[in-house]
Amino acid sequence: MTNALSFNRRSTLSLLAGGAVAGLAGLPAEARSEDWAALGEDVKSEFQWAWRHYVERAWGRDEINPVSGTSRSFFIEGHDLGLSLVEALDTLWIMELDEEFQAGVDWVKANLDFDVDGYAQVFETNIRLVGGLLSAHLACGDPALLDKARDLADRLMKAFDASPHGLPYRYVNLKTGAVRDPETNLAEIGTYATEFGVLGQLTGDDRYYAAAKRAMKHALDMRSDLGLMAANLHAETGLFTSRNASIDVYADSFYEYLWDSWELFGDADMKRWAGECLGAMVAHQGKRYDGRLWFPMVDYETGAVTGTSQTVLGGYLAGLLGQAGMKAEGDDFLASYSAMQERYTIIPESIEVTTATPRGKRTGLRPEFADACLNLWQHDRDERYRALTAVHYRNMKATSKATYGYTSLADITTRPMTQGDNCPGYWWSEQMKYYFLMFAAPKRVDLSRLVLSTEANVLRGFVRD
Ligand code: IFL
Repeated sequence: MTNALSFNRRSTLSLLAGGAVAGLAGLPAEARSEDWAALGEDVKSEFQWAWRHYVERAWGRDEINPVSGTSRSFFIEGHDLGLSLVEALDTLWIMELDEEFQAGVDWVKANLDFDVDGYAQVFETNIRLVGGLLSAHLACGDPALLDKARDLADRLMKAFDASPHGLPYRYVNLKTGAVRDPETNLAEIGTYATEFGVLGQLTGDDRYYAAAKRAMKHALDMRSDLGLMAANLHAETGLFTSRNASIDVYADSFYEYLWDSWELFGDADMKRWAGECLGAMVAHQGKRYDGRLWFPMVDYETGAVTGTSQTVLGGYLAGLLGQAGMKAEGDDFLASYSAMQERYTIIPESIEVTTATPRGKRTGLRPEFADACLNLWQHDRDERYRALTAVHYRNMKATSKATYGYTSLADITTRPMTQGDNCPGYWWSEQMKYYFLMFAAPKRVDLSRLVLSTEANVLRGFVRD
């Protein structure tokens, strides 16, 4: 039965308690006696095992297909850029897998060349490769890694420069600087500030952060009276191309980077914008269906619901709300995903929120639930977040472990679940790092200072030996 309930920010807290407590209450008995250090060691040994298969079967390739033992390109077909390797570097370093880390750094220095005559997706290239190189540089201090990050960012900057509004095109030719695909979205124009800001700090060049912030401000200046933005816009006209406000894919990391820019750089504009945007989301997008809090798409000017799906990726918002001082709302939203985890073992890629049922069968080995748990756990170290994350980890092991690594799933409705044949690059950077940070208390990270990018690259918080 559908029971949508719109609420404003002030009425939220009184509505929240039920959902939040119901979802997180009752620490499972296993969690009370959990040997967290042993679980952390288990995560490390799974990571090392998967890494060995990547080295043997897909070294330097973008992604391993862990069922068949083959590999695939991610950015440019036929021209791999060592995606999984770069994504893995800071995780290897945190896990003190130093030989593996150094072998990866040596490969980057000897082989990674961005002078490629091919189109790369600007957003993905930034969060995965620029971010991966920067965090590896921050880990070990090797200046060659910073040089590579800067070279790549300079190529991506062409996508910003080509737009009259400073809104990056979706694709840029890494060699020629030619651009294509002006029809873009908030995530793809607004997920640069943390990587570009850190790059600016390390190189003394503030052009990068200025470009990132200008693109975000362009969209923020077009907010409606409700304080919402539509998720889609055009790099040439500078105008929105849809009416749908979304917290989800196509928008998600835009909001993360507002908050992260405040945390990393103390940028007060970004903090104000984060508070305003999150407040508008809670007031105008938060709806209840059968008592559960979801954030479906709404018309950005009227607030009318325009779509009732939510993806597993939307889970990041639970953590972000907690980071930005709306912990009760964050807990409440996390409880909706926890209920899905409990019911379906693996949270469906897309959820019909009116019935809390899956809208498809495949899933992409997604990290966002663990991401949210980490962000909320960092706030108050409540053991319930670790318990939920331990379930997430064990369910992944039970369903997604294949012969040569961990894989996406083709069908979560069969028993056993049907495996796909791909390990996305983010697996090496995201969930395995989240699990390890929460379970193992690694000595190379100061959790109180930790800031992760949307791809979980460490941008602050390393403790160098
Ligand atoms: O690349 C990942 C990153 O977290 C992101 N979007 C989706 C991916 C993981 O699901 O910003």
